[in-house]
Amino acid sequence: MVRDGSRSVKTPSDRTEKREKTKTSRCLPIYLRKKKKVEERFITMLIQRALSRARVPSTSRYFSSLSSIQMQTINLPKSPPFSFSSNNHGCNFLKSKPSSVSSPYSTAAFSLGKSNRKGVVPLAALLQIGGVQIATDDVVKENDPTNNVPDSIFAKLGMQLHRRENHPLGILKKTIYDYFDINFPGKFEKFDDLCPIVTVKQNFDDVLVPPDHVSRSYNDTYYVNSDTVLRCHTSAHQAELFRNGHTHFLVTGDVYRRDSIDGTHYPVFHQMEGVRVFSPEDWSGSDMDGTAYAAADLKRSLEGLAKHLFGAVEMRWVDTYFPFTNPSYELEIFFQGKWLEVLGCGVTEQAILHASGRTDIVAWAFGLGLERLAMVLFDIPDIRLFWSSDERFTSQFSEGKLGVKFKPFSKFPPCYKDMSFWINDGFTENNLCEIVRGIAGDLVEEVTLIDNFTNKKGMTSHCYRITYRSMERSLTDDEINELQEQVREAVQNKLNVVLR
Ligand code: FA5
Ligand code: MG
Repeated sequence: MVRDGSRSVKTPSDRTEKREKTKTSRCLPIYLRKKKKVEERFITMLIQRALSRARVPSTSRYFSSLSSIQMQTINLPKSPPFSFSSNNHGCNFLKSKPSSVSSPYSTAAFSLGKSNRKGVVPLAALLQIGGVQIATDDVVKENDPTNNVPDSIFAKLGMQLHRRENHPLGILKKTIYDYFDINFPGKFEKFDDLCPIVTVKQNFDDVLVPPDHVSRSYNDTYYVNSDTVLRCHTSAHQAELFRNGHTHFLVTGDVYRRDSIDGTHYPVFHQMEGVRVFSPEDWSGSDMDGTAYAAADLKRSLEGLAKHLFGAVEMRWVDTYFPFTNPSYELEIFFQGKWLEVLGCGVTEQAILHASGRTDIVAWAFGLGLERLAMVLFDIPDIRLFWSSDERFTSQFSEGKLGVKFKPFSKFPPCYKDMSFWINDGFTENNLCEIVRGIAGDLVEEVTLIDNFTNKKGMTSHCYRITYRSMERSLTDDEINELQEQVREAVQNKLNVVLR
């Protein structure tokens, strides 16, 4: 099958298959259950979630679910580049400490501190993002059952790849800015330094994600504590920006999701949110109501963006569901022989606007995956490459050079290791992937379920194939064997499964 960790390279049958798969993967991580003391409120919340999981409205693990597809091929010249600007908003979560950074373009500043608890990767002990200082212990709390952020994820906080001018994501961000500046001169405000640590209210409640929605689970989202998360989408900033009166804006940032492992999914990736507000005078001269007017403008604007980025590209619209928009759509682009989902969008639910004190307006919104678009644009075959500091990768990209195609410096051989075990009720693929990623880091290319059966006693066995491959060098047998041994031990100890 074409794999889709719930949202990318998908066919309708894949989606059905994934749906079946995710039904079984909505349990809480076992390590949470093993922690001794859990606040009563928290237990109640977990029980409510577990009970309500059967009623989850979305068929994919995050926000969207498929309904129908319209095909379309775009073949028009690209528009010329243009200049851009950026804004800064602080982080309004946790105990925000005053920042020493005054520049509105503050890049995250690192001060390297103690090595992490496992003594493997030196972690930044203190970060500054969006003008706020964040210490390791603010985000990674090993003995707190309400926290599931591992060191490997904390290590990515503050990297802000989208703010690096010569990085493919920075080049792409600027090109999208150019498109909006050319077509809506002076209209769209840009935010690319908003803090990724947000409240549960911002991430979910403010955008109408139902209390029992699967995306809220500890299996899918990184929780700093029961009220605070690493944002899992840039939509987390919508409501606040509406409240503050913004009507045209682009929000770019790193987002975090517990997920499966393959070439188009990574637990940290980058999104750009776009929002445009219309007032009654905008649609009164047309023969459409506000919603139809906004939907038409949205599709036109995004098709224009696709033309600006790619010139000719085969793409299709897919009707879908998001809690925060209606109607809702996804845009897919044909890439490397498969349909790749690159963005979700729709007409903003009135309840979001009303809650922000805006009653007579209509808005459209989109959230696009920067890595997905950059993979198509620069021919980057694997999402891990975006994190590479290998000069053979980084030196291939420079500001303003959009058409450059990535030249793989070498294709190193993969090494496959299979692992079978009897699963338990709490087993989820995301927990497995996090363990594998925590040990093997970016040396793991893919984790795939290759066998699944239940015996007469009702015990279920899973066999996973782990593909190890470095993007930068050949791996030795000894190195892989040692990693695999560590993975087996950790899987057995942390997931309480029985290896076969
Ligand atoms: C959202 O995140 C919605 N907030 C988008 C949206 C905004 C809809 C505003 C309507 C209005 P979704 O989960 O589909 O939707 O993610 C959006 C895009 O992020 C996807 O289309 C894909 O391009 C990218 N994406 C999602 N998961 C990953 C991942 N694990 N790795 C890389 N890119 C991803
Ligand atoms: Mg999606």
